[in-house]
Amino acid sequence: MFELPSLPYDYDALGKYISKDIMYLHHDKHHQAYVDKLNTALDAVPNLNGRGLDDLLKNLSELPAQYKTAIRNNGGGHYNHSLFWQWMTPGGGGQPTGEIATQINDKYGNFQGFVDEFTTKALGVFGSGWVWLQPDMEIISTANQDTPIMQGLEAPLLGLDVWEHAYYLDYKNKRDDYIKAWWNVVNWDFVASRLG
Ligand code: MN3
Repeated sequence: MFELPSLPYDYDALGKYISKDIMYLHHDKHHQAYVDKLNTALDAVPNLNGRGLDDLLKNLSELPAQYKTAIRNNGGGHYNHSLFWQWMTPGGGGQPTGEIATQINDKYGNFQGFVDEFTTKALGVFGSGWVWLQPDMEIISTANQDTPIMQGLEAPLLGLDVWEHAYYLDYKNKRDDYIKAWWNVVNWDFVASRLG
């Protein structure tokens, strides 16, 4: 059985950038629903008992057709959101330092070049999805709750949820304002820790 991880900070910790109401709804309702529906789907397939989340998501094609979509959507939702809470932190933002900064600057010229490219990609996601910084410094997007490891890619260093449920209460339809605010809470220490 998969479980909802606790938020690593209080619901109101991200202050003016992402409200307590959004954090509560997003974590306690949306993420909880992914966990519950994932568990329901897995309950129906006894031979998947004990399989780890990464293992399931990397091998979707082997899953029974009847449950594949539920495991893809809800397993992806659980995977993505479990990381997303950690990619934010009160007092975050600013610029990364060390190896991650070097690699970003090598690829995008400077930090602003990276922010611009990532933001453009995030604004370009049609409907619901995510934007990712991959360990090879490529920026990619996925639809719905798809996640890079489903596509045979490495686990992302950083990801941004651009589903409307992530910002609508605070920013209505203004995804660009949400993205601009989000840069102020990015947890670069956690991003750097994933570079390995
Ligand atoms: Mn979400």
